[in-house]
Amino acid sequence: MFRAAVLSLAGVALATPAAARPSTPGSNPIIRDRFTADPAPLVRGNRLYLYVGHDEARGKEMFNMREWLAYSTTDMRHWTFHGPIMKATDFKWASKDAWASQMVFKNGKYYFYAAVEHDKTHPGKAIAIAVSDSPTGPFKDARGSALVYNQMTPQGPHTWDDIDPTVWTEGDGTSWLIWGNAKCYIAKLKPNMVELDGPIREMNVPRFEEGPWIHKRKGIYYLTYASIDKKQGPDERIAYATAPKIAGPWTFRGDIMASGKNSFTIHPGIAEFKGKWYMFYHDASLTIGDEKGALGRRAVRIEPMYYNPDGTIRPIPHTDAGVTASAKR
Ligand code: FUB
Repeated sequence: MFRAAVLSLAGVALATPAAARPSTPGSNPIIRDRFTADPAPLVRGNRLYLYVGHDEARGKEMFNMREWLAYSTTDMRHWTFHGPIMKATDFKWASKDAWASQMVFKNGKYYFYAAVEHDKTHPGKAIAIAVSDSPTGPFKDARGSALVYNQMTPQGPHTWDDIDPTVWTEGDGTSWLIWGNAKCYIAKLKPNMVELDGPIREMNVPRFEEGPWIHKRKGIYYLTYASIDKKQGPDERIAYATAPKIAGPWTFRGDIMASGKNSFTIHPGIAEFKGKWYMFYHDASLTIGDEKGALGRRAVRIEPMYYNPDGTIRPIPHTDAGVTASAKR
């Protein structure tokens, strides 16, 4: 059922195992010496920074994510490793789980929003925020407490609905925090970026599972996310919706990417860099030594992203070549 679902998405093909082919710089997966997940790109001038969670699950362990790593590139093919930028436990109130994150630049500072597990004072997942003068740190906890914790969203169906933050800043400087699992939430941020400024509302988009990512192109707002449609298969795919304003109304546009090989999760991160658009995501096709890809051993990948004249996003295949493909789809 899963394979049929994957093949049914127009133009989508599964990649062959990473270990079975030589590595051209920039081909998929882009990082092969560590397992990485939840890619979050940030463009600053001539350089694209990439923040990922470090997957360290052993055997059948589900997730073991203790830290976030930073990479950067100027050509999308050669990546510089900047090391771990933070551990989940650098937030003194957090107990574990360096889950999905996004780095944003505002007010001359780098703000790192990330999902972590809160300690027993507020059981469940929470959103942390750290700040630095540099995209590679050092970072420090910007509040000394969670920006969002589980009890702030009582409408959530479980204790892990407050994950996967993405931040969008409007042309007038107003910033919005969007996040969620099973429910997609939105709240305004104060100009200081570290406090909410108003109520938490829900964004009702079909099949929403997790991993929201906001971008804007030619006046259209895009909310891209990991979606679940049990009729299509058991694993997450990437779907999106569009809107004329960040406040909506959002129009569902369907799936643009099939499930990743071996991976229940898939996590979109989108950036325009040097005039081209890219979709960052992960699957679990990488093998390192005797450790095969798995739910908690994922690998970050990138595909070029193309739009139709009406602004809709063309289906994005999983490819081995990734950004090194010579032909435009
Ligand atoms: O990597 C841990 C969690 O799995 C992330 O927060 C979700 O987006 C999913 O990828």
